[in-house]
Amino acid sequence: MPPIIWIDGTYYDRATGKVSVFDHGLLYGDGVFEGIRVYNRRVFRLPQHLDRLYASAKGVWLEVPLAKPVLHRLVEEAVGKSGLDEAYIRLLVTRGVGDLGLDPRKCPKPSVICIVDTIQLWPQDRYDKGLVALTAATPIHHRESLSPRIKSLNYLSHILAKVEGIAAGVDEVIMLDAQGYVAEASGMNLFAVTNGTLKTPPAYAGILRGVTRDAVIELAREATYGVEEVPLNRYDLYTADEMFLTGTAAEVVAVTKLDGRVIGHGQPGPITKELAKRFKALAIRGD
Ligand code: PXG
Repeated sequence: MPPIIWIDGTYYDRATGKVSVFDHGLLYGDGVFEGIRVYNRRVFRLPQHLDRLYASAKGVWLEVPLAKPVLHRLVEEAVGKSGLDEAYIRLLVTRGVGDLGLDPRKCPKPSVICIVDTIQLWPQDRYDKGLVALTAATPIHHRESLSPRIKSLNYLSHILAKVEGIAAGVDEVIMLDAQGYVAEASGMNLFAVTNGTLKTPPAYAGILRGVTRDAVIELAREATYGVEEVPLNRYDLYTADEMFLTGTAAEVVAVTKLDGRVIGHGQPGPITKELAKRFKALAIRGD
């Protein structure tokens, strides 16, 4: 029965899948990860997720102890063993077991963990009505500190932002960067739609370059909408006709209220709905 857990060569279940308290992934958040979806027993955009995982690892001087094609096969094998048609995969590479000191040289062997389970982020009515969001006071990491392009095991600023949203009773939070530009949501990228053109912050500005974001950009261009990767202010969101978020877990979901202001007409807009539909079709097609 799910979840299926693979740790460094051995399969476990929920009760037996455990890591050492000396793993620097736990002690320091020293590691990287991916969240990946399975639709209809097919892993969605696995090569793109693996490319990002290996790039994240390189970004923190961590060598993944398996070659990319080997990890690719392993993920597919784990999904097969889970027996799940629809699943959520969490793939981690941690610095591994060391002693109680920061020095990663004390960790001779990185650990690879693959969990295959399920996830549901929002109930259906959030997709129908759109999310209520607020701008969090907690900014994302400065891009020259821990680059937001690295999907590292350090999610505390995003969690703190999420907690601000929970405390205020909203669904989701929008995070700014250290300069005050709009960056992303707690685990999703964001888009504003104005006069039929999509606008989203560029990856180089310091955001996670989402696999879903890239897929939605492709779909939008196919549908002949303009797409601009440009720095955005909150003003651009407040005055947008539509606003939506994208992520592996959430897929495409509208934001209809931000900081108490109604976005557009206060309902998921036509372009958001069109792209959500096209994304679903793409996910089922699996390319
Ligand atoms: N920004 C951040 C900070 C993320 O963590 C995305 C954007 C979207 O990227 P993808 O590749 O998924 O389109 C993420 C996604 C969750 C959850 O529970 C989300 C993510 C990681 C862990 C959990 O929503 N990452």
